Amino acid sequence: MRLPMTRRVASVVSGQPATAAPGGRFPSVNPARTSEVVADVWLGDAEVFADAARAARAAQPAWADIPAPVRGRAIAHIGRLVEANAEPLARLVTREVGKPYAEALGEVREIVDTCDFFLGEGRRLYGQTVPSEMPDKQLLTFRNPVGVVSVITAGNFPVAVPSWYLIPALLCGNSVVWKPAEYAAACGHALFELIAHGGGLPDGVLNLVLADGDATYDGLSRCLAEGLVDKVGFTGSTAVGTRIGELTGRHLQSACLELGGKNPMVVTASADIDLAVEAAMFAGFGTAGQRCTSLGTVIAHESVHDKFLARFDAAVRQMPVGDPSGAVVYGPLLDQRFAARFESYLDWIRPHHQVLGSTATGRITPERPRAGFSGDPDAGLYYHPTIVAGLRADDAIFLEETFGPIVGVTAYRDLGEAIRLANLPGYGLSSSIYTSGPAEAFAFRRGIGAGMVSVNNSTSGAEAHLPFGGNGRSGNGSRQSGIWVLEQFTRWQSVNWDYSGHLQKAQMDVAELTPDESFRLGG
Ligand code: UN1
Repeated sequence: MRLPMTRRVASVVSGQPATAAPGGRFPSVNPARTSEVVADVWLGDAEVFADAARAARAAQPAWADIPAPVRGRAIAHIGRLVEANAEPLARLVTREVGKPYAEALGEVREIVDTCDFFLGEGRRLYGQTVPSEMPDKQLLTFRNPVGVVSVITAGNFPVAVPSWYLIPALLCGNSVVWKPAEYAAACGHALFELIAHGGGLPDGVLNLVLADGDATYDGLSRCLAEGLVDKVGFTGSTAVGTRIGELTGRHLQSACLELGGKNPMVVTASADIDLAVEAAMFAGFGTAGQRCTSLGTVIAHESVHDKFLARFDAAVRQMPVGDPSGAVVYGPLLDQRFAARFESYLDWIRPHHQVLGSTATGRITPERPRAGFSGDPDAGLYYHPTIVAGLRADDAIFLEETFGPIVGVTAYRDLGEAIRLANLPGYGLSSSIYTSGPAEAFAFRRGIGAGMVSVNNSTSGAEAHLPFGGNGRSGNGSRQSGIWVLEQFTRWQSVNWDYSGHLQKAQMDVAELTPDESFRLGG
C-alpha cells in the first residue's frame, strides 16, 4: 500500500508558484487522522494578495476580448477535466476535510453541474434590444464583465462552492484572485490546477492566494484602496462577512456574501413523520452539520412533537458515524478550530434542555464511546451527534448558528407561531416545512424570511442552478448559481443610439396620439 503523501502547496500568481512563505507555513492535516499532514501550505501575505490582483488586472482585458462562446468552450473543457479527475479530487476532499467519500463525489459532481450550466451561457450572455420612444433611435443593453474579482471561500465545500464563483466569473470575462481556506489548501490547489489546465487559461486570468485571514483582509483592503479589485465574493461566517461588507461598502462596492444560517424545519401536524425524521437526520448531521444550509432547529407542532422527537432520537442513535472513507452519515469535524468552536456551543446547553441522540456529548473517545462508531476515535476530530430538545426562544442554541452536529427541537401551536419562531434568529438562508397541505406550504413560503424554502425536503442540498443565497444575517441579498449569479459578475451597460440625423430629446421630442375620451358604446 502506498503511504499517503504530504504535498507542498503555494500561491500561484500569473502562472508562477510562490517560492517563499512570507506568511509562514501551515500544516493542513487530515481531520480523521490528525497525525497525517496532507499539505505543507506555504502562506503568502498581503503583498502576495496585491501581486495577484495586479496580475489579474493586467490579464483581464485580453481575457474579456476572447469571445464569450470561446470562453464557454473553456468552461466545457474544465467540466470534462474535473469529471475525468473526479475520484482523485473526491479522495482529496475526504482526506483534507473529512467529508464522507460518497458526499465528496457529490461535491465534485456539483462543479461539473456548474460547468454544464455555464458552458451554454457563453452562447447566451444575452443583452436586449429595447424600443425607443423616438423614431430612428435604437436602445440596447450589454453585459460587461466587472473586472477583477476576488473570491474568498470556506473549506466545508472546498471545491464546489468555489466553483460557483470561479466558473461564472471567468465565463463573464473577469479575471480572478481566489483565496481558499488554509485548512483546505490542497483541495484549493487541485481545483486551481484543473481550472487553469482544463480552461487553457492565460497566465494571470486565475490566481491562487494561500494566506491566513488577517493577511487576506489586509491584502484586500490595500487592493480596494488602490483600485485593483472590482468585486468581492465571500462565503464564510456572518462576523467576517459583516467586516467584508463594511470594507467593500467604503469603496462603493457590494460584495457577494454567502454567510451563516440557522435554518429551521417546521414539522406540521399533517407531516409524514418518518420522512421528516429522515430529512432532519440528513439536514442536521450530514457533513457533520457543517453546511451553511444545515438544519438548526426543528419546530414541531405540539400534537406531533413527542412522536417526532422519540423517532428522531432513535434514528440518530442508530446513525453511522466514523471514518469518512466508509458509509457514514458524517466523519470528523473540518479542522481543530471548528472542533474547539463546536465545544463552546455545547456550553450553551442549559438544565431546562433535554439532550438526546447519542451515548454522550462532546468528543467521541474510548472513555466517551458512541455505539456503532467505526474507526479510531482517538485519531481524529470526532464528535457525538447532539439533539437538544426543550429549546426556548431566548436560548443561545435557538438564536445562534451552531456549526456542527447539533440540532435543536422546539414546539409550536399554530403556523403563525411556527413562522415567527423560524424567523426569530434573524438569519435567512434556507428553511423547510413538512406538510401534506398546500395551504400550509404556501403560507410558510410567504411568511419565512429565508432565500430558500424546501417543502418535504432537507434544508440542505440545493441544486446548482437555482438561486442560492440568503437575507438578514445570512447575506446581503446577493444570489449565486444559475442565471442569477450573472448579476454579480457583470454590469449592465445601456446604449442609446440615435441615427435620425438631428438631436431628439427624450421626454420632450416625443409624438403623442390623441385619444377620443368622450367615446362611449351605444345601446
Ligand atoms: C455551503 O455550506 O456553503 O445546498 C453551501 C447545499 C449545498 C451547498 C452548501 N449544495 O447544502
